[in-house]
Amino acid sequence: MRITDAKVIVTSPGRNFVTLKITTSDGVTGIGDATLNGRELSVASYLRDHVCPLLIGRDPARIEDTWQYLYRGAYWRRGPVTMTAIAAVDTALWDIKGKVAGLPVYQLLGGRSRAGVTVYGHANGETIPEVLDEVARYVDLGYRAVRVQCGIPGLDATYGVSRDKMFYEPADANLPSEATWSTERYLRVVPELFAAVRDRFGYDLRILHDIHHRLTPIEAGGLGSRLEEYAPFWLEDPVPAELQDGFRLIRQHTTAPIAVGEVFNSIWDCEQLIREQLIDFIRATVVHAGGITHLRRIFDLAALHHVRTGSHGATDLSPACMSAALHLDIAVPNFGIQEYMRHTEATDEVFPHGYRFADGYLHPSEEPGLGVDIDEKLAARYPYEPAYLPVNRLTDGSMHNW
Ligand code: CS2
Ligand code: MG
Repeated sequence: MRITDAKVIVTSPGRNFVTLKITTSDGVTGIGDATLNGRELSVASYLRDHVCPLLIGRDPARIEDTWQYLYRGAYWRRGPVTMTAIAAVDTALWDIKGKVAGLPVYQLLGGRSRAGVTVYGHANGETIPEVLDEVARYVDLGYRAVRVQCGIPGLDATYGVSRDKMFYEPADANLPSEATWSTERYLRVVPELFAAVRDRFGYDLRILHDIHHRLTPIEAGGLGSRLEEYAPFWLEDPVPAELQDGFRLIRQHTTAPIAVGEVFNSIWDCEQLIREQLIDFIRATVVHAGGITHLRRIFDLAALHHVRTGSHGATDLSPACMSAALHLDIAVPNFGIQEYMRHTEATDEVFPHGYRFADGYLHPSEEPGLGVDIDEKLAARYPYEPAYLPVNRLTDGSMHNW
């Protein structure tokens, strides 16, 4: 069997998605997510112009060899565009392997290690009472874990808070919108938010929070120590993670569990964080971290160092990524939790999939392969629309991390 076609599909059913579809000489097809939010067309071009031509005629069964060929063979290693493109190929090849074997991919990864994949939802609101109502909505839906994000008085907009609630979408403009940030104001609100959530929902619910790269290590350590009494399940991306030594400083000041890695694209981005046990959860995911093959490698390194998984699962990761993530989540020994931001109906229609939510768990599809497809006709009805993530400035106008 040989690869006879590799096609890049760009579609925007409410938001942009890039998908790679590989077809074999036996007519088996596989798909992989290649979406890099705000930089979608760069991956589409990398695939179309530089990767698809190399795939034609290759044996689709040779997943590891193809991964190494694309990684080592590019000469220029790593980076989000390259690794997202490699991920798309890798994911599509796993999909094909599963279909050829007649097995869901998780069976090829060693089989089930648990009954279901515990997921968390993203409860948000302008005010604390609004967030509490959203948490209640998730609890009613059966969620066992909820991430809480609240507006900051005096700031127009902040990460994680939106009008659309259930379908939080940060890429909101055709040129980046500008938000204002104040660490002082933020640090006043978060402990109040945690206190209010614990007061209303008690301690059985797992509570998470995303700091979205906004603090310095010492600020993060201080916040973590103030939140310890509310037993956070994790604090996410407390600081930008280029400086991995900075996490030692956070560790010296708090036992609040730390989750990092949604912007990581290779094992080398988290090797020190994992080896020195500076984090508790690794948030890398299939689409941005080199596919199932490479993410499995990251998860195995993490398992050796008491680090659990907590993969990114925002709306900008397509159902093709979510499907693949769930096959890994159900199989690996050190699974922690999976983010699950629901997609809109339009997105779900373009990507018919077999995973389902029940009782706070997501369950991977039992169909052979990954159990996800793309409806190409429908996809063609939604042309690409430029959309960017916001940028952030301090109150004096200096650029800050968004
Ligand atoms: C986020 C994302 O879900 C998360 O944890 O941090 O919303 C992130 O901002 C987007 O995926 C960026 O594309
Ligand atoms: Mg995040």
